[in-house]
Amino acid sequence: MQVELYERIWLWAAGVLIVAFLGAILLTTATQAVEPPSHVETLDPTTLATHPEFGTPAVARRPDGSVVVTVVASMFDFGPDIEVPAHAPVTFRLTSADVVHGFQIVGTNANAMAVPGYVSQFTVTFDAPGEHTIACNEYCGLLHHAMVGKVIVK
Ligand SMILES: [Cu+2]
Repeated sequence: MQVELYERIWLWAAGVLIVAFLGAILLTTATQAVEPPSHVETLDPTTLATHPEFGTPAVARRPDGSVVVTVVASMFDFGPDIEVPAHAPVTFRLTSADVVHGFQIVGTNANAMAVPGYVSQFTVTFDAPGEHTIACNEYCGLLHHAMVGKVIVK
């Protein structure tokens, strides 16, 4: 039985594509670490109150001058005002006690989601003293529009 020329061409073309796709998968698997693209850290949102770090959210200064801020977002609050120094790296560690919230420090490029069960982390350095509003930019319920906090840079 003779296979038509065009059919042979398309069979080979499809075969080449399949080999190319599988090759791309194997190449990236062999050469790149298989891990999520950003910081992934989980915790149990039902036991947040007794969590060693998130049970008492606070601003902590490390010996090297950097600052770590833990934040638990919940409907419809970010907790007390956050006081941080200017010109020092400030690492924010966020989680949520209930639903997904946004955490946008207005006037900066700091913007992350607070997701129950996960820790979102980013580091930002404030160049000048001042006050920044924290806005929730993920709709989280009836009082979402009133969910604001404050970062005071000294
Ligand atoms: Cu919200």
